[in-house]
Amino acid sequence: MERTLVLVKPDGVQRGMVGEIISRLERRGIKLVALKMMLVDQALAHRHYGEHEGKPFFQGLVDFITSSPLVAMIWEADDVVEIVRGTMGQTNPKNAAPGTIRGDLGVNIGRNLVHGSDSPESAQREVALFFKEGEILDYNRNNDPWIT
Ligand code: RTP
Ligand code: MG
Repeated sequence: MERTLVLVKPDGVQRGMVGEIISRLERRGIKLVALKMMLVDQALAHRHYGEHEGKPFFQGLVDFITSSPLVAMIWEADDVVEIVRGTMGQTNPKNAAPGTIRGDLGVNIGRNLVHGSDSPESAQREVALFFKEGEILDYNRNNDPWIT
């Protein structure tokens, strides 16, 4: 089963949108298998956003993501990476469609509330960065036969 890493970034926590964001993901029918609140340190921020090292926005991105607690989650479903990216909307909220998290709630490209892995390969790498295997739970949901 495919997994993806989702972060409610510090702006989402500060603005009281953790529940709203989790609720939107739950309503897609995807399965929550890990969740924690944490402060990301510089080392984790650099590893997580390593692909952007050297870009002009990199230091600001690292400063932002380490500035205040975030909520990290793993969601599971067939094609969950694509499902979550669609629910999040485009990176820049001004281009994100209404009905998406960023399109409805986002302020600007640096304050876009959520992160979701951009491919199954990135997801595997990011899940391992943020969670130990024992923190990821395997369980059955009563409604699974209705949504799979
Ligand atoms: P994320 O990784 O946070 O889920 O966002 P994403 O895939 O939609 O976008 P990505 O290209 O990976 O960029 C990571 C984050 O960097 C910030 N950014 N700022 N000022 C800029 O031009 C710029 N470009 C990207 C955004 O906050 C984006 O979420
Ligand atoms: Mg990205």
